[in-house]
This record gives sequence, structure tokens and C-alpha cells, in this order.
Amino acid sequence: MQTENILYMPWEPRPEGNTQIMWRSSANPIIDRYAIPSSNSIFNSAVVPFEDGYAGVFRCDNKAVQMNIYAGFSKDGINWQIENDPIKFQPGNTDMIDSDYKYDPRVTWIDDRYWITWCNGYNGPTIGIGYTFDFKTFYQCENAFLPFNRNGVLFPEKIDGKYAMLSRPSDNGHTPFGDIFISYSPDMKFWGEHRCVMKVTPFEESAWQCLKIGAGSVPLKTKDGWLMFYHGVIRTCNGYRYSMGAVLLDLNKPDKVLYRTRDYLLAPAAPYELTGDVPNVVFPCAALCDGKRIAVYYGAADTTVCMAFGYLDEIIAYIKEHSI
Ligand code: BMA
Repeated sequence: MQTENILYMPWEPRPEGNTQIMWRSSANPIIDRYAIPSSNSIFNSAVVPFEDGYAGVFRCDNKAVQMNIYAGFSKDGINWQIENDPIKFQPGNTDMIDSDYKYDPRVTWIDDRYWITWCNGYNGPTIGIGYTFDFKTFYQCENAFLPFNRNGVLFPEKIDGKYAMLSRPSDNGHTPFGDIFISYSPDMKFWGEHRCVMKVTPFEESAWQCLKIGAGSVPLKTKDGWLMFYHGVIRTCNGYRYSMGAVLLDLNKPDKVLYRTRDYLLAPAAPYELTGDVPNVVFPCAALCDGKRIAVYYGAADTTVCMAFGYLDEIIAYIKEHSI
């Protein structure tokens, strides 16, 4: 966990009378859809501790509704200054940096730099990888996989000497299926040893995650396992509904699920989650933890960025007690 870097944790205690395991920020949405002049919407974004505050990579769709990723900075993790122009990449471990679109970034510090993954348009969606040292100059690497794939999320440290990434093989459209896999790489270029980590659930058992699931936040290392927030989807007569759950993966063998929420932790209920460009979406992409408290960043209704809070020990106990 990157707890040592956190000087100021964005946080609100559980509101009086609230009996939920996780609760929404009273400042939601913390980032408005029009926060920069060029944006149509800002959502599904990732943040990390950086210098004496935070930096992030934000999904902004512009007013032509082109999907791209933008750098941003914050002192407190709540008030953000987002660049008005998308990130421009230089060649990293490849010259091939074509990209028709970029969306749904995740960010994590590994060893000596910040690694970014995103859904990269290259003959269909696949997983793009890049890195930066300062959130000013960015380098793009080889795509991790063939199309079609989405929701690529790196572990924050090597496992058995290899980089590890969760991902979700998909199709070219609004994928009506999807399970979470793990892959390993010795060098952030060649990926293999693909294993299935977790699948959708039977409708009768846990309907909110019965159509497709996808990794969300970079896994947090805890004594009970890797804690990862993910999204689960059900198809309703009005379309897809995206909710948030969490899983504990084995620390040494992260393709092994220890516990996984049967009951969701957060589902669309607030007005800004129910209404927007795509209604009924809660889509986690990052989590901060100071050792006791957790702040999750999630996209709401494909329109804005929001936060939810919870206590680490309560969330872990809840996952265990309400596990599949
Ligand atoms: C998924 C992705 C996400 C989006 C979600 C709901 O397929 O495109 O970016 O938040 O659909 O529209």
C-alpha cells in the first residue's frame, strides 16, 4: 500500500444514521462534467499520491465525444486542476503508439515510476500501457494484449519477479459477457501465463454481477490479501446497470480468490449515478488507503467523478461475511 506517501487523506466520516458499509462524499460529484473547457464529461479516472499531494489521469470525452486521457493535479485529492489538452505520449519500449482512442485509465507506482494502463483503441479496444516520472512527460509502451480487451489493472508490485495485470477479454461493442483474468510479464512488453481469476456469478446467487465483471482499482496489499474494488453488471429491461463490489485475492497467488462480495458495496442510487450520459453506472477506477481509511474514486453515469469512503477493517470483514 502506498500509505507512506499520503500526507493528507481525502476523507469524510460515516454520516450519522448511515448504516451502509461505504458512503458517498457530500462533495459528489467532486469533478463536474464541464470542469475543463473542452470536456463533455469527466469520469472513470485514477489518482495516486504524488509529491505533496496527488496526481491523476482522467478520462475526458471532449465535445466531439472523442475519448482521451488527461493529466491532473490536486493538493487534497478532492479539488483538481485538469489539463485542457490530452496526454501526448512519446515512444517508450515501442515505436508503435497508434491509438484511435483512450479511456478508463488506472495508475500505479511500481519501483521507480508511475505506470498507466487504459483501454486503447488499436483495431478495437485493447490494453495500452505507458509510464511517467512526473506527470508531464509520458511514454507509451507496447499494448499488452490483442484486441479485444478492457479494464487492464496492474498490481503495484511484482509477484514472483514478474509484473502482473488483471484484464477482461471483451468484444468490439458493449460487451454482454466478461470474466477477470490475470497475466504476467517479465518486462512490461511480453505478457503470458494467462489465468482466469473470477467469473460472473449465477443470477440466483448475486444478480448485480451476473452479466460481466471488470477489475477496478489497483489492488491494495493488506494482511488479508489483495483488496480490489471491481464493477459488476446486470442487464435490465432498461440496459446495463454497473455496481461496485470487492474481492480479496491471495497475496502470493493472486489468481486465487479468497473472498468476494455477494452483496454489492455501492450501487447506483444517488441522482448523479442514476442520470447522466449513461444512466445507472458506478465504475471504480482507484482507491486510496492510509492504513485505516479507504477513499474510492468512481465514475458516475459516464458523466462525473465521485468518491465513496469506508473503513478498511469493516470492508474486509464485510467481504468475508457476505462472500460468495
Ligand atoms: C463500459 C466502458 C466504460 C463505461 C461503461 C458504462 O463498456 O465503456 O467506460 O463506463 O461501459 O457505459
